[in-house]
Amino acid sequence: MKTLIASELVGLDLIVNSDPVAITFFIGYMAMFASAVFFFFERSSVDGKWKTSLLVSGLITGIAAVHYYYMRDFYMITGTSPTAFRYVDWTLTVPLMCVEFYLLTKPFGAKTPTLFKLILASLVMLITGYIGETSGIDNNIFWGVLSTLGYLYIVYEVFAGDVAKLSKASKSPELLRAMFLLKIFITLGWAIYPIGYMVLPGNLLSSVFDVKSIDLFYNLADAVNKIGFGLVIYSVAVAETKKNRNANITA
Ligand SMILES: *C/C=C(C)/C=C/C=C(C)/C=C/C1=C(C)CCCC1(C)C
Repeated sequence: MKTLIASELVGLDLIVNSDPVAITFFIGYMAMFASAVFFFFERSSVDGKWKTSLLVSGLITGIAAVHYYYMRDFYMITGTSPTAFRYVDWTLTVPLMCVEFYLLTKPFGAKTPTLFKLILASLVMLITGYIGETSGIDNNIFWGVLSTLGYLYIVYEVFAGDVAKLSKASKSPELLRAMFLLKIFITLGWAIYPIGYMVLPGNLLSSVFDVKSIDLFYNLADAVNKIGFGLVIYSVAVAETKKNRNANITA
């Protein structure tokens, strides 16, 4: 028993001090936690209808913080990817990001079928992605391609489908700017995930990167997308609130 504990401690020390993957789990945890606190507290500074959007941003980063807490420990103890925790996290947070799109376009007539289509596509993307990550070397390209179809459908909805059509109806430059930024997140930010997936053994980038770097890609992408997405929503909420209050003063 004693030698086991001692060797675990040596392992811990090595990982903390020299393993960039471990360090990004620590930073990811703290960044998600701090962002969640920020979004929850800032709810009080925006108008009514934006409070729900900030609540959802707080939930997305808060749920991620809890998962990072466990993923960090899992990685520290086993030195391997916490794949199951990762996908539980995404299965909760990606649908909540779909809810953010829905809330943004709701004032312009978004209905629940739009939300359901987005959530369904994200579930297809994540379930097939999980199967691909856990079903071994022979099948991960096949499942990765299926998962990408789910992803492309979400991109389609945001660029040319319901979400795009509805947000065009808005006259607010602030909202249009937010939609423009969210499109960048969906295309460039979300594209980091399939790149990470491709470092899996048997996949396209497996000879370029060590398999451990899958968590570097995922941790980076999560920080960019969850916190960045939340900040875009926060800035449109603040801008719209200010505009409303000024209009009320001059009226
Ligand atoms: C907060 C978490 C987010 C925004 C997670 C997004 C995840 C993806 C966009 C994952 C996409 C994948 C593919 C497009 C193909 C390969 C498998 C996945 C699941 C990594």
